[in-house]
Amino acid sequence: MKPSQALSKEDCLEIFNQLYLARYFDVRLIKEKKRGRLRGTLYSSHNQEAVLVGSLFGLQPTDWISPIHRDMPAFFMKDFRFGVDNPDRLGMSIEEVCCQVWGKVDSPGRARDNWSHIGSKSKKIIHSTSMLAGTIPVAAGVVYADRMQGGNAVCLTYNGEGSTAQGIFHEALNYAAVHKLPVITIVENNQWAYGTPVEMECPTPDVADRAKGYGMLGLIADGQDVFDVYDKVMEAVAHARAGNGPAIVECKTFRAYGHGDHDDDRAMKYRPSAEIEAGRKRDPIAVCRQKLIDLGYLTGDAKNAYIAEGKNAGDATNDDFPPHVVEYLNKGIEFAIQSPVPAAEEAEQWVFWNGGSK
Ligand SMILES: Cc1ncc(C[n+]2csc(CCOP(=O)(O)OP(=O)(O)O)c2C)c(N)n1
Ligand SMILES: [Mg+2]
Repeated sequence: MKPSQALSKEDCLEIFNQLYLARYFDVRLIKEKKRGRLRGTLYSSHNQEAVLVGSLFGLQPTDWISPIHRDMPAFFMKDFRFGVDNPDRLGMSIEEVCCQVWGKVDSPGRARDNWSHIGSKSKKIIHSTSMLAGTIPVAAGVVYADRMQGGNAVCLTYNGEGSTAQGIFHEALNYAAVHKLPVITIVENNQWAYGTPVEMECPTPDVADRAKGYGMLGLIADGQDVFDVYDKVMEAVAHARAGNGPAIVECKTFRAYGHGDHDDDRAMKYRPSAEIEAGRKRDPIAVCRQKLIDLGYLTGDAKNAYIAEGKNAGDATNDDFPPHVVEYLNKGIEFAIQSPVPAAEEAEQWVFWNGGSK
């Protein structure tokens, strides 16, 4: 039996809900920027939400994650399954994440940097860095330490397919394989690394093929189908937790827009429009909706309620999302807008030793 077949109706509906939350986060930030209420670059996860939701859903609170620029919703969606308002949940709050995006003092890094450049040891989120694939060796070290202390945590690292062309990607995988470390390398293969197509990054048709060379498990998931992602990641998690070592889970998907919003216009030129259309044809919300209808979990009017799929941020409205999703983001955004910027005197904090114990 596939792991997803053991999910309850409530779990399946919660997964659907989480897809909306991830999509709305994206849509809403784009709107906020267009309205002039937000500055900085946005790296959209539109059309890739099933990779985040499906991979996070089966984790335990003791597990670690390591998201990067394309995975912003992961920071607040970690442990969502255990209740958004559960104080013991080990994900960041939407207020913290919005403060990070708005560069305000209540962000985890007190506004020292923006976007995904945050982490939290207590919440088991490895700090994102700009160096592609650079978090994989860190993840290997974290779970190595956990094992030495008797733990059984796994770590999911998120990487674009562009990361796989980095030397450190291969060194880190080799190290994790030799030591049988429970590191699951998710490759969000969205076909493009900035303006470089995947065939210029990887000479094999599937990135997952790389796993063979390291003697590790390599799986391919349909990145548009949240349940397939869940199944493949849970297979890798079970394999790793049992002491069999690391895995690559390649999720085939497609980047909806530009690399960042500064690249949106260019990405309409360097990517043929037929390719964009084909890549966005299977919206993860639509794929999940159909599955829930087939299972009999969405019936009557609910089948066609809140049609967010297939719409760009400019076309989607609040009415396309469940009201509690809009409310959740409203709360985070209003908090961030009212949160102050840090005092200038704080600039030295965490940079120089200010006395006290070392
Ligand atoms: C080692 C390194 N080289 C170059 C860059 C600049 N850079 C940032 S993101 C990016 C493209 C990433 O593409 P991919 O890994 O496919 O992820 P995606 O953005 O598609 O999710 C590049 C080249 C970097 N951050 N790190
Ligand atoms: Mg990519």
